[in-house]
Parts: sequence; C-alpha cells; structure tokens
Amino acid sequence: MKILLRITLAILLASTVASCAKKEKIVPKKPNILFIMSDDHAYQAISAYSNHLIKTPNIDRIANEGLLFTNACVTNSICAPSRATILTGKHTHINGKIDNNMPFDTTQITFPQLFKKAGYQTAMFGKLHFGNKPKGVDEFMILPGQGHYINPDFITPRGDTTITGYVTDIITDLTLGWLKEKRDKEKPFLMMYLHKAPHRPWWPSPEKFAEFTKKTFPEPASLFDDYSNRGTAAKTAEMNLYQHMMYNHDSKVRPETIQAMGLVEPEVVEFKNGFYGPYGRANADQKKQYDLVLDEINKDFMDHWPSMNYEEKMRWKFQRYMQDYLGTISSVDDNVGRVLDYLDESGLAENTVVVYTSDQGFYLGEHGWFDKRFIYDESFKTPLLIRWPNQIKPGTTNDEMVQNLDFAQTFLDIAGISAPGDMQGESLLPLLQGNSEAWNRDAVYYHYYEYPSVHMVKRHYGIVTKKFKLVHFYYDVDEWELYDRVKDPQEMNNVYDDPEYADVVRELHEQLEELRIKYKDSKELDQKYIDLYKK
Ligand code: SGN
Ligand code: CA
Repeated sequence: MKILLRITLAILLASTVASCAKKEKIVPKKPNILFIMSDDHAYQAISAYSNHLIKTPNIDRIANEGLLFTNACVTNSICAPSRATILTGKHTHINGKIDNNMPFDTTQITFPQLFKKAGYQTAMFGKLHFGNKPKGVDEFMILPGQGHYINPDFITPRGDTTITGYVTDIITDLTLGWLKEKRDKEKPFLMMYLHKAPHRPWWPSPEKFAEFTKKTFPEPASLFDDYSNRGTAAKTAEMNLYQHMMYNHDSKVRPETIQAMGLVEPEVVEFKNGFYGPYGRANADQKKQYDLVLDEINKDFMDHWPSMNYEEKMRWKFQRYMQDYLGTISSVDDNVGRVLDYLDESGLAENTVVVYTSDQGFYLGEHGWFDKRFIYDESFKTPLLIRWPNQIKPGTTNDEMVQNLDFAQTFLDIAGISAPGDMQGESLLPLLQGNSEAWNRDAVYYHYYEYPSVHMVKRHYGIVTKKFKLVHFYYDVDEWELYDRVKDPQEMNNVYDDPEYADVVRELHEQLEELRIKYKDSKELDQKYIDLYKK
C-alpha cells in the first residue's frame, strides 16, 4: 500500500513539475520591437500608399503582413521636434524641443530608458538629430547632426569614427551586426534603426543615381500652384522648386557649369555659397562613379536650360528632384528587405513588432514645394506601417487619426511596461488588435514654431479632424484658414470666410480651444516660445 502511495505521489509530483515547465514555456515571451524610421520619407513615395512614383516591395511587406495607417500624422512637422515627441510621448510645447535648435532638457524620461529598466536590451543606429546622446540605450552609433550620405561619421559610446561607404547600407550593416552578434539573446530587444535618407540633399548611392536619372516621374496636379485662395503663409514660404531649389546643392549641377552659364544661385537664407557637400566627401573611386552620371546631368543642363521657359524649368527641377529623392528611397527599401529577411532566417520575425515610419511627411512637388513644416497634408501626415504576427491581422488598413505622440505609449503597452501618467498620447494597441470601439479620438492638435528660419514657414497651430482642418497662422500675421478635407483633399481653397462653413468654423474654434487646454498649450506658452526664440 505504502509503495503504491509513494508511486502515486511520485507520479503526481512529476506531472506537476512537467506542467509547470510547460506553463513556463507557454508564457508569452516579451515581444521585440524593431522601430524603423527614415527622415523626410513622404507617404506618397511608398507603394503601399500609392505606387505612382516608386515601388517599395520591402516596406510594403510590413503592411501586407500587418497594418497600414492611412491617417497617421505628426504634432510638429520637423525633424528634432518629431523625435522629441516620439521619445517623450509629449507635444513639443511640453517637452520643450519646439524646433531643431531649441535645447532638449535631458532630465526628461524617454521611452527607451523605460525599456532598459524593464530588462530589454536597447540599441540605436543611424540618425537621431537631437543635439544629445541617446539615453537608455545599451549600444548606439549615431550620425552627428544631419549626418553625411557618403563616408559618414558616427558618434559612439567609445568615441567618434568614420565608416567608408553609403550611409543607408552602413546603418543597416550596423543594425544587422548588433542583431546577429552583439545582443544578449536571452533578453528581448528594442532596436531603433534610423535612416538619414531621404533627407535633403537627396544623394543616392552611385548605382541608384545611375538607375534613377534614366527615369521620368508623373507630376502632381498642383505643381504650378499660384497659392491663390490661400493665406500669406503659403505665398511667402521659401520652398518652391522653381524659386528656391539650388542648382548645385539640390539639382547637382556643378559649380563650374553654373558659373560658366552666368547663373546665380537663388538667394536662400541657408546657403550663401553653393557647395557640393556629399560629393566633397567622396574618395577618388566614389567620385569616378558619380562623375559618370554628373557629366550627363551637366550636359543636359547646359544644352537645354538656357532655352527653357518657366514651365519647362519647373519640370526639369521636379524630375531631377524626384530622381534623386526616390533613388535614396530605393536604397532604404532594399535595406529594409535585408533586415526583414534576417528576421525570417533567424526565427525572430514571429515575436518581433516591426514599425516603419518617418519623422514627418514631405512635399514631392505638391503646391510646387519641397520640404515640410506645414499642417497641410503632405507634411502633416506621415507613413505608419506595423507588423506583429498573430496579433495584427495581415493586410489591414486603419484610417483613425493617430499621431507620433502615441508611439511611446504604444510600445510600452506592447511590452507590458507601464507608461508615466504625464505622457500625452494614447496606446494604439486596441487598433492593432482590431478593437476600434476602444478608440474614440476625433481630432488631433498640431503646432509648428520654427520661424523666421530656413524655408520661412510661418508659425501656426491647428486642429485636424477626418473632415476639416482649422489653422491659425500667427507671429507676424493673424490669419485663419479652414479646409474641407473631403471636398478639397488637395487643400487649394481656404473656406474660412465662406458663410456656408460658419457653423463648422464656430464648432472647430471651440474644439481647438478644448484641445489647447487638454494638451496644456496656451497664449502664454506661445509668447514664451517667441521670447525664447528671439534670444
Ligand atoms: C536642412 C535642410 C533644409 C531642411 C532642414 C531641416 N537643408 O537645413 O532643407 O528643412 O535641414 O530638416 S540641407 O542643408 O539639408 O539641404 S530636418 O529634417 O532636420 O528638420
Ligand atoms: Ca526630417
């Protein structure tokens, strides 16, 4: 009998141990997060959004196997402020990084610090453009400031270094190197893989330069916009392809060619002396490859430019711009493909959330513009594609108004880490899991500050709903604009004074005031930032 009891007990014990071990195994592992962000990547240049300009099969994979947000936007459409919002989960008037130059108070909590504290391995490679070293990352190699396309310098915890090659390939090599060889494979990871491309001056790799200069791209309908029916801000901005693009810096016409033709570069605040930044950094071999293409561009320019009329010149600049901009994106897409392939090969794909976004959108000739800054759609909206196997239904789209403000809380939620109460966004987790009823935001708040400065886009704040956009331009003007996003998706007509919209205007003014209160923005803060800016 005793023996029987012992045997039964032993069996019971063994099965409990086994079930515990089993349980431990089925406890879901913390998901890894791969955050991919490029710099100035317009959603118009991702084929998951529209394939009229370029095919980006690798970036598209993230949406095909996950979710595409069609109404994702930023709180302040410029580089460092967007990054500060992403890192802190706060609007720029709260985190203080209102423009590219304002210092960032590094005592603020950024989300990678919380990941590290929670036991994640954290790493960052590429362009941070923040004026500070990242906090909360175990390993980083970041470009100083805007960084360089060719033979880029890097800031690392061990000192500065320069790596020969093309920046997009190098950032990817560093990312893959860490994933494959350097990380602690027992821990979940947060990887921030941050591209410099396709930022101005849009320098493709030599191969893409040769490939893309042979292509011709369709023009946007508003390429020849005359800014009628808009306020002063659109008319005075300095980002018109014809007027403000530089022959040398942007279109890659050689300084000698410009001089020989008796041309003068447009007077742009930033560049008094045209320069040839990326080319100047190239070594003899690299120059040789670029020269083959540069010779053709210069010959074409010399042969045709003098006899062109205004429209033809605009078109020439547009094509040159697209060839280079899209050439840099093609490299980003190839490299994203390398990383996705590695996730597949290593078995990491299953438990890794992959996010692709940009720090803001960009004008690709819409309204005759390049650059960003405005609340108007092409710069206000930003690409956002997220893949998370077994959690996100493949091939879904979502048109909710989500913002870069929401990223920190979303990632923390995914990782089961609690978010500080003063973050101002909302976790997108319910939307990722297809639970739209749990989401009830109907409007977002936007505030842009960097003025007067390069591109001269006036200060403005506004409210955006799926149907309307109400904007206040201030500082040296006091102008309101209203756009009907459904009837006028290209935002060509300011209907603020149209009596038909009187009720809409009244309601949106109220809603805007509520949002300003909700997010703790105010007239006093507007003035504080004007005074600080002047110092
Ligand atoms: C540089 C660019 C501008 C751009 C700002 C801000 N000139 O000054 O065109 O608007 O950066 O960009 S260039 O020297 O790069 O050609 S941001 O992405 O950093 O906000
Ligand atoms: Ca940017």
